[in-house]
Amino acid sequence: HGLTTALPAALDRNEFFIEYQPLVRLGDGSVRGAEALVRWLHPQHGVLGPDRFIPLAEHTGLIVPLGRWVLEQSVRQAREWQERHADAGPLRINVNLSPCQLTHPGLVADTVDILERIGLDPSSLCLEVTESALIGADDDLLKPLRRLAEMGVDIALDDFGTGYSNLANLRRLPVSILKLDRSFTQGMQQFPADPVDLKIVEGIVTLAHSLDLAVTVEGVETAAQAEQLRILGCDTAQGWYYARPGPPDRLHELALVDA
Ligand code: G
Ligand code: G
Ligand code: MN
Ligand code: NA
Repeated sequence: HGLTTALPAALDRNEFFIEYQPLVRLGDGSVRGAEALVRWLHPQHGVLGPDRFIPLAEHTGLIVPLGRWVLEQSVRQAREWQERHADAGPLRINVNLSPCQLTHPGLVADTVDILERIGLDPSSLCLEVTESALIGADDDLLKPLRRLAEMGVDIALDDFGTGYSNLANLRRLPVSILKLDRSFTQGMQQFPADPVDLKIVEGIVTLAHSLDLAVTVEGVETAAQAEQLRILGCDTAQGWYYARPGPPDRLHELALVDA
């Protein structure tokens, strides 16, 4: 609980920072953007990952101001990337939303305010929401996401396939991207991959595309995984094979190499 009580001061003291992990188009290997992943540089414990403090921030409500800070920093960063790489096509930013942020009444207004103030097109922002956060979601919970989607913000269903995936439920949700959980990618470490794993991913991709959803795969660690996922029709990939989460300038380097 020492971490819990230190959280509010940590935000004031600017102890949080963001690493960015590139998202790559499987078709041609070009950089499409990056996911923002928050870290805490704790004065005693060093760098703490989000699994150490996001649950505490959710429990205390600090996740709302922290999430707003992450969104603002990330949108600023995307804007900077776009200015420096006008030729590479607009680099996009993915930001994770916790369930508490979804139920907070300021979500839409805060997001609009940040995008307008910084001057980033809504279509350059993707908000990631976990499947479990939306399970059994009623219309009140979906309304703010729907508003954001209507403005052009992409909504991605994160960790897809780990929850009680009610596939029929997908039609109701204002999502445009499925992020296939890392566990599916792990099944493709051999070449050729396990035939059952191939069939499952193939089925998900077919269903997603027939519903006009794009598919992003997480946890790609080898060229063999990337190739098989590309053949299966996945659109975008993320993982250590391309890059680990890192400082924002690393994306400049990657995008420049591809341009
Ligand atoms: O790479 P990493 O260990 O940082 O990510 C661990 C988890 O933390 C991921 O599932 C990711 O969704 C979550 N996470 C990372 N940054 C944020 C954030 O800014 N807000 C929320 N709510 N979750 C985040
Ligand atoms: O939002 P999400 O839970 O998907 O956050 C991504 C998490 O997965 C982060 O903890 C990130 O560090 C981790 N990660 C990203 N790429 C890879 C990868 O290629 N392999 C593994 N094992 N983990 C990864
Ligand atoms: Mn995510
Ligand atoms: Na995930």
